[in-house]
Amino acid sequence: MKRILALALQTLCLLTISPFVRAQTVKPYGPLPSPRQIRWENTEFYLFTHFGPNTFTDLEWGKGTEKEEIFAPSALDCRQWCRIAKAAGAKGIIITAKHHDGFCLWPSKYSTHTVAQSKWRNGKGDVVQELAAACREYGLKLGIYLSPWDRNHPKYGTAEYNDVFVSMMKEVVSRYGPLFEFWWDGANGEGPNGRKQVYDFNRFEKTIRSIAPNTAVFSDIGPDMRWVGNESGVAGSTNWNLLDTAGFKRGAGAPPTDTLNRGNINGKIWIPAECDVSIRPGWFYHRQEDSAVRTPEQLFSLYLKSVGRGANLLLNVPPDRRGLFTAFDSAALIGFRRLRDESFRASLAGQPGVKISIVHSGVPAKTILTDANSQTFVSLGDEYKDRYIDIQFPEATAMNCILLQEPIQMGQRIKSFTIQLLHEDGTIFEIPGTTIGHKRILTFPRQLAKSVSIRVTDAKATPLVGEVAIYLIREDLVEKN
Ligand code: FUL
Repeated sequence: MKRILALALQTLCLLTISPFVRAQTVKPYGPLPSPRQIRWENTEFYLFTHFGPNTFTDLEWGKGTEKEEIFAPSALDCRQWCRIAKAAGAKGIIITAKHHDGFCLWPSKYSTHTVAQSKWRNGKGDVVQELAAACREYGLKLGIYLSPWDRNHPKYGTAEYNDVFVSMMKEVVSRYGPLFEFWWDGANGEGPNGRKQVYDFNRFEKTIRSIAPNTAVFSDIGPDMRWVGNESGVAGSTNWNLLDTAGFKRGAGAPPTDTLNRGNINGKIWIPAECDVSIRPGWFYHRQEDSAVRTPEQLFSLYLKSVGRGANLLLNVPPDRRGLFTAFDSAALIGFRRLRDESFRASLAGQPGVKISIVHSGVPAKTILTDANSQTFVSLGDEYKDRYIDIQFPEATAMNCILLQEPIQMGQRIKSFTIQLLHEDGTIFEIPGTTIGHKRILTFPRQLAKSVSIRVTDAKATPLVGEVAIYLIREDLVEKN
């Protein structure tokens, strides 16, 4: 009911601001995102942090037999993580509260393999608590990764372990919530007794929905977000927010990775992609990887291939044995932020003197398309093949990057589009594209253009465009799309 009211209100707003929309009755089309998913898509970029016994043993997958006292950060400071995350422009942090080795970074009542059994802070420490407090202080959102696979828990491999997992979820939600995201890893290996667990995901899903209805839940196939099919941070250049999950499971039974990468054009459920990738080769800290931290330019390239392809970027930054982000990671993150700031400071399309209209409809569209709000939109109408967004510059202008957004609350509609840049001598430079979704960023070799036209060449329903921005970014940051 609330959702219907919100939509009605939104439509009313659009009617008042867009004369072109008034002429049309635009209804939402196909599977739609929930408000929880819209909030999540707007979060765009946030950090992942892998921390635990592996940090001290140099492993990526702990065995679950590590002694608790191995967890001994010498100078843990979650405020330092948050300060750097904030400076990097990340909107939140997701922490591995429990990885496959089963060690809990909070003093769980449901395990004897936790910070409480370690000597760190005399067994009185709680990493998740410290991070939750630091996130609040710095205005960051908190998310929790909880591995269902547990190589330590004595109940793993029995039905009772599902009770343990449910209890742990309740424990972390009630102690550290609200959480913006909950992360279920699909990995499912053997536990200490050599048995694999049959995860009761139906129950996990019901539990999380009832205790944290505003928390977006990630797994290979949702319910809210899907895995992008690789750990290199790259979404498909065609990327549908839709997925068919019937008959598929998490982990080994998940859809093929290329399906996860691109989504299903006619998928029945709205499940957008999240790109999880590490700033280093490994997920956990390894000293020998200090020299292999991705550069700001490489991170910018990942940003274009994740956020710029309508997915979210979950960038892992692992604290070291002190319990701090290293200077290498921090410098890369700040450099990455600087590149985004410099690149996307001011859209050339919003400059005074630039005219934006929908050709053959006579509608001025500049305010709506440059208001930094993708929820307000213009419609190209059902005759969209004869119409286009026309951007006229007062003089030839250098550009090499165009950003487009669809108002996703109305469904994902556009199947393909073409952007044409008109040079002063009348020649045209053409940029073809497929999906847009929440955000699409296209880069191309620098052009000096008098005008830009954006044509939708194919759509599932009346195409709607929420935002257009044009930039001149550093030439070496330009990617092939
Ligand atoms: C995988 C895990 O096995 C890795 O250790 C890491 O946590 C990654 C994000 O997910 O499934």
